Amino acid sequence: MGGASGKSGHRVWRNARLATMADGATGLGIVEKGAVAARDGLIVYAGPEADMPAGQGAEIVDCEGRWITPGLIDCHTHLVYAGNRANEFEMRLAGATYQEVARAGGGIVSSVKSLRAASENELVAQTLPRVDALIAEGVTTVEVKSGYGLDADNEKKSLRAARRLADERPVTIRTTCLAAHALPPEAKGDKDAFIDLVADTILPQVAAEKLADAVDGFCEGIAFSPEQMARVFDKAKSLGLPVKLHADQLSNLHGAALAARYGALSADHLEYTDEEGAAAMAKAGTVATILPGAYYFIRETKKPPVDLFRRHGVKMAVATDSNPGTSPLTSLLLTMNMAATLFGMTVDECLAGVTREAARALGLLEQTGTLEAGKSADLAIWDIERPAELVYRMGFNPLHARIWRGQ
Ligand code: DI6
Ligand code: FE
Repeated sequence: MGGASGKSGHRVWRNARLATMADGATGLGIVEKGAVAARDGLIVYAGPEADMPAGQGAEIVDCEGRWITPGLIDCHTHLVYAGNRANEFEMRLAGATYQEVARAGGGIVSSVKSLRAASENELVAQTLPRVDALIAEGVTTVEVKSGYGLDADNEKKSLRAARRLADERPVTIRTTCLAAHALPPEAKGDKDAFIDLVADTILPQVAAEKLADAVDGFCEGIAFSPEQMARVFDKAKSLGLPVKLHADQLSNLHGAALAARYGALSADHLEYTDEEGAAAMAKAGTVATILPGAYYFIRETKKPPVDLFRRHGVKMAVATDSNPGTSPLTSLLLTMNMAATLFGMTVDECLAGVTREAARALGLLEQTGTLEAGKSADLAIWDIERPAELVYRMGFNPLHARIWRGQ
C-alpha cells in the first residue's frame, strides 16, 4: 500500500504506555515504556521499547507518552436497520405501555416493516453513520446481526448490507444471522412453522451464500422457546456455523445452559441467569456478553449476576447491543461506564470486555483483541493519563488515533 507507511508496511509506535490486555498477564498487561511494531498489517512486536528488535526502514511514530490499547471490539450489535423508533420512545415517556405501543404498530415489527421497504443501498447508507460513531471511539471490529428481515430475502439483504460496511470503512465486520429474533406478521402466530422456515430455508440459503459467521436467536417468552432454539442450533451446527444466544434477558428460561450445551461462543444479556447457567457456561467456555444499554433503556431492575460469573470463572464481554428498540447506543466508551456504574464491573473487566473477551465472544481471539505478536495491528491510541479514564468519563472521547490492520 505504501504511502504513509514505511518500507513493506513496517511501522513502529514508540514512547507509549501499553495496555496489552494479553491473556494470562496480570491486570491490563501494562508496559510503561512500550512500543508496538507492525509489518504488513500484523503486530510483530509489543512490549518494552528497550527490548524491541531493531527494524530496518520502519516509519517511526512518537506517541509522546500516550496510551495504546487494542482497537475496541463491539461484539453484539443490531446495527443494520432502517428508520428509528423515537416515536415509541416518546409514547413510552408519555405513559404508554409496551402493549399499547405494539398495538399502535410499534415494536420489532415496525423495524421489520421499515427494513423490508428499504433497499440494500439504503440500508448501507443509513447504517454508516452508526459505524462511524463506533469508529470515532477507536472501534476496529464490529459484529452485526440481521433479525429485522425475518424472511429469506430480507435476512440476506441485511447480511449483505452488513458485509458491505467493510467495503465502505476500514473496519472488520462479523455477521450473525438472527432470523429467529421475532415472529413476522405473515406467520400469523405460528412459531413452530416459522422456526421450520428458519431451519429449512433461511439458514441453508444464508450458509450457501456464506453471508453469516454465526447464528443467534432470541430465547424468551415473547420470542422463541428453548426447544425451538435447539432446533435452530441443530441446523446451524450441521451447516458448520457457531452459535450465540440472547438468553435470560427478561425471564429465566435457562437459555444460558442451553447455549452452553451447544458450545456457544457467547450467551448475551443474562439478567435472569442462575448459578446452574453460570456453571454450565464456565464449563463450556461460553462468554457472558453484558449489555447495559438495553438494561438502562428499558429500565430493567434485575442485574446480570456478575458475581456468579466471576466466581465460576466465566469470561465477560461488554457490548452496545445497538438497536432501535431497546438500546439506541453507539458509544462503547459510555457502555463501559454503564457496565461499571450499573453492574459494578471493574475497570479491568470493562476494558477486557471490549477487547480480549469481545474477541473471544466472536471466535476471533487468535486474530485480534490484544497487543501481541501475530495478531492484526488494530490499535487505539488515547490522550489519557490512566486507563480508568476510558471507563470513568461520560460523553467524552479521548481518542488520539486509530489503527486498523496497520493503517
Ligand atoms: N433483545 C432486545 O433487547 C432486542 N432484541 C433482542 O433480542 C430488541 C430489539 C428491538 O426492539 O428492535
Ligand atoms: Fe441484542
